[in-house]
Amino acid sequence: AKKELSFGERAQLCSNAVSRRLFEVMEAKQSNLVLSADLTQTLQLLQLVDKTGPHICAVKTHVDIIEDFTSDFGARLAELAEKHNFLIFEDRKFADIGHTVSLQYEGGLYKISDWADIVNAHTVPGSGVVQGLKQVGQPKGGACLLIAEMSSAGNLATPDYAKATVKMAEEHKDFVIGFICQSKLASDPAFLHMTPGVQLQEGKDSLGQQYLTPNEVIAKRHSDIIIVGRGITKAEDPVAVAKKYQEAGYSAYLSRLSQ
Ligand code: 5BU
Repeated sequence: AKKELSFGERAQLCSNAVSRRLFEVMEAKQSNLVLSADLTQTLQLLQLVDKTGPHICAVKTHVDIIEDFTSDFGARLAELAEKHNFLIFEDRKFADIGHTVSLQYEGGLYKISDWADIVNAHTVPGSGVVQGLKQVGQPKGGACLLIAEMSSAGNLATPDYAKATVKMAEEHKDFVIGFICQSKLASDPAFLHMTPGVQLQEGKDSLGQQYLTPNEVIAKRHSDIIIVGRGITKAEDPVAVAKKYQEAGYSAYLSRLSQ
């Protein structure tokens, strides 16, 4: 079997500055945890991010769920990202023709391209979605993940769809840095694999979400990053629990390195 490379070694293989930085942060902070900060009030969100900041390699947002959004949101989040050395990932799931997604990414109320290091896209529109995002994001130093698989029950992303998504990523390596997926899909060590639907116990919610454990996702399915929302946000002590997820994710990664 091929030797498993460390996050630090993989950073060196990245031609994209965003993925290089993320791998470096993961190695330096010993964290492959992304906090999905799905809170609807700015202050609560920023406070949670400030407190859990030392334990995460990136924060994932859904900016359109924030009820009291103001135009300084991105700058305030970026301040915390600088303070704690993590990246910002807006989970916008672009899914339209290139021209429309370029407007959605750059403009509107949220001006996502001004503050998000990473965004993501569904591949159902075809490669125009990537080209449209790239036009806006690349000059500003942004990068994109493609959604190859979903965590939700009954989703329509077939193995062939995931395969075609990997191909699209390989054709746009200057802007696409990896995948949202449920297990490792691509062999190029520069690609990041990020997995949502993670909690310390397997299970589901009442609306089709399905949870796997950090060990299952990282050690068995060889993804790189766990994305955790309610496992942390709904915990009584979110900081202590974030630390738990950090340790669970990173020790699963270390066990893979020594396999
Ligand atoms: P949870 O609270 O840990 O279930 O939140 C999971 C987050 O990941 C949430 O923000 C979703 O929008 C996001 N997500 C997901 O759960 N499953 C997917 O397949 C994709 C995104 Br793509």
